[in-house]
Amino acid sequence: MSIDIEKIRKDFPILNQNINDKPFVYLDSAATTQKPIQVIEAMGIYNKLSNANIHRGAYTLSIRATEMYDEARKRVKEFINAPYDESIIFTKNTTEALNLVAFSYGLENVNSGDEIVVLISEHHSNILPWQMVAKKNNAKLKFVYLNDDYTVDMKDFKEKVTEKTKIVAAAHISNVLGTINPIKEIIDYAHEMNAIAVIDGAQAAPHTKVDIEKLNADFYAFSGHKMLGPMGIGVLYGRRELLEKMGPFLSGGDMIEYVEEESSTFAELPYKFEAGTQNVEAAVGLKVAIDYIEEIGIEKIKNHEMELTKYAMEKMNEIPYITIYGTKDIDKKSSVISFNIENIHPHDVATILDSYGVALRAGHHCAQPLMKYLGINATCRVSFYLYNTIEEVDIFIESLKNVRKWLGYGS
Ligand code: 7TS
Repeated sequence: MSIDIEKIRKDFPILNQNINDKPFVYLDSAATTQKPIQVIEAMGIYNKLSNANIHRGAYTLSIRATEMYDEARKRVKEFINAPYDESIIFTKNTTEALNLVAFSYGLENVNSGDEIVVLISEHHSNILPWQMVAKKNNAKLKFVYLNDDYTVDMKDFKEKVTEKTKIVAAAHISNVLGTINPIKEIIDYAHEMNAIAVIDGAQAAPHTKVDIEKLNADFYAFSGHKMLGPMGIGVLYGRRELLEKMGPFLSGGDMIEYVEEESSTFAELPYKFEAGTQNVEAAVGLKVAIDYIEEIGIEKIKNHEMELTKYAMEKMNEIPYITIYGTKDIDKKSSVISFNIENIHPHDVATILDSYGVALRAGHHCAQPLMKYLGINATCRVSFYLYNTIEEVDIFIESLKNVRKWLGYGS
């Protein structure tokens, strides 16, 4: 059974408008996804009827808001099949989640002469925090490179991870290449070498079933806004034994047990890591986003996206002046396609496509080390989600064929 695309389209009013007098074609879901009306309305109703600060008041509304926040945490736990509610920390986004691990775990556990291993294809938010730890603690940051087909070179990986490695940081799915990395193998090997595995799931959690119990990751991070939820809420799953030993990342209100003039003790998990007033309305929105995804079924969503990706790749491969950066093996790929048009700057492509109502990304996608490794400055990138259609792929391809004509090339 495929998804009911007509019904889905009705849930996303933002997609049913014209942009530049053309039907809007949104192909930038890897940057952020659009929200269904159910998510927008749930946040509206929360604000209309239930808004209060959590964990503070003894009054009904505060208790209700607290319950809604806790319910969202439970929903996230179920969604990724994590073992405990307390292992789910709400953060602002993936970036904050990864920084939390770097500051609270990395700075305390990585020592002089130790090593941290990351993939060259990582987003900056899974590189810069480790650069910081390596610099502060005099550790070495090592990069794992790619095979010719843009997949992770696992031979290089196994050479780079040694008994000196304390942390392996890797994305489950690359936001530029769209490669689904062999994440279970990466995690298992990290453990074999007594390192911990920090997984950036920003591009995976929205598109594929994440099963924490099976993956056995030590930390797993993702963002609500890339999975139909609002901006301003992210998730860090952490292995309980590690989280319990770690000190807080941010300190202040709500994360304490007792505070005296000179010292303090901290709250239990997960509150130790949730300092200050939390984004409750975003948590409520994230819960409804998960409900929405699960009601359709993540496998069905994935199949739909892959149908679009396969079709788009076939059409793009027919155009001789297009280079695609990513594996051709559709089984190793998610719904992200990075590409360049010969002799044309990606920003020009994006600007021209915008005039056709097509929104795509151009730039380095916060992955400058990868760009340098590939010997390019930037790419164009399209990314699909459950609300995209085959007709939209056709509009994209037709617009793409016009780019060179616009700029004075014969074809
Ligand atoms: N990790 C990956 C793999 C990502 O794709 C992104 C965002 C992040 C981390 C950071 O997420 P944030 O929610 O903290 O910002 N990626 C993109 C992108 O590809 N285009 O815009 C944002």
